[in-house]
Amino acid sequence: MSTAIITGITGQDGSYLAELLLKKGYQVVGVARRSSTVNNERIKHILDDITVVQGDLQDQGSLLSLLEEYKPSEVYNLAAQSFVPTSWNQPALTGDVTALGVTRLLEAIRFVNPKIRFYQASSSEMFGKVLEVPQREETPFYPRSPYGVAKVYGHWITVNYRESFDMFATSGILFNHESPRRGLEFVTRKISDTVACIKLGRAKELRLGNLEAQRDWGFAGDYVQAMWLMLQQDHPDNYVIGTGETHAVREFCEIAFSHVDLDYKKYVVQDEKFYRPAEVDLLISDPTKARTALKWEPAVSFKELVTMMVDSDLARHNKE
Ligand code: NAP
Ligand code: F7E
Repeated sequence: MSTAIITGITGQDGSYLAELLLKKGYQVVGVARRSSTVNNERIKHILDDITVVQGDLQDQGSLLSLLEEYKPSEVYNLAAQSFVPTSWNQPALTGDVTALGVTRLLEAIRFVNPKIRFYQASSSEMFGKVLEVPQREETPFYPRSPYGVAKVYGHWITVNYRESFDMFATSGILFNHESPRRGLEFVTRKISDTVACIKLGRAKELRLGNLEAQRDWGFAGDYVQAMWLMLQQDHPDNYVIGTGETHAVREFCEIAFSHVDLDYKKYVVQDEKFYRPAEVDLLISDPTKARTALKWEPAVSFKELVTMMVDSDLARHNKE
């Protein structure tokens, strides 16, 4: 039985990837940082099937000892300070976790067993103020937030360890992917959750920032399949993963509200508080390489994603 270690197991992607690897017969070890309250909401249904160990990307020793103890054949580095607005308030922490944390993990792998296959969760935020439309593996980076800058570092240190030490270090450049398990502060989940609250009479309005920002949004469950496929290839590489479609925040609102027979124009209020110091306006992927080399295709459409999220939040609020 192969063992896979997932950092960021308590996050959105960690939970979907753990489910996928369990189905494929892996022993799954999830790394979670210590907190004063239990944070297992997204993985509580699989807790009996996985091993959760304490570890932190800010602590080199914890990474070394968990690799020594569990002897994985694959490591998926999904842990990060991943919320873009927070990266302006906590830029040094974002750099330490999201950038230097990658080096700490790669160093641990190099010392313990350089044959371990490594996946780095890189991001379309690296393209930022885009220099080419659509964006592909060769598109130059122009990050627009401390988060994006940290991810560029994480990407290049992954490439550098591949080239310097001949390690199987792969970088997946993933465009936005969402789900009912998305954190509540991200725009898609903020919309789906507030739409459910408005429909049930528990909220009156939805305050948002830039409605014209465009993203290439897919379903997280589809994207973790691409992560696994990347580590099954003969050679490490970089891959862009996205749908190849882009939609505005306004369009997400339109579909989400109309799904519950409401008109978004009556409820959405634009609020400067949610504008960013520097915006990423138009992200759209060219996933040709993933389609041809990995044979990967997203299964869930944009409309299915929006309605899945609204339905899930409605069901959750109804239950409460
Ligand atoms: P997420 O839900 O925010 O999860 C992030 C995970 O990282 C959480 O488990 C968090 O733990 C953990 N973490 C934070 N700081 C840590 C530290 N110092 N040490 C160990 N763990 C730490 O993010 P996600 O959406 O699943 O995304 C997974 C990865 O893909 C992230 O690296 C993200 O930057 C990247 N990415 C995401 C997208 C997307 O659209 N979702 C697109 C491209 C790239 P707590 O639960 O304790 O906070
Ligand atoms: O913003 C606009 C906002 O916070 C999307 C992370 O997973 O994907 C995610 O980063 C857009 C932005 O995600 C609100 O200005 C409008 O243009 O949902 P978001 P993100 O910044 O794209 C990338 C690929 C990652 O790697 C990141 O880890 O929506 N927007 N009004 C708003 N955004 C938020 N959060 N809240 C609003 O009220």
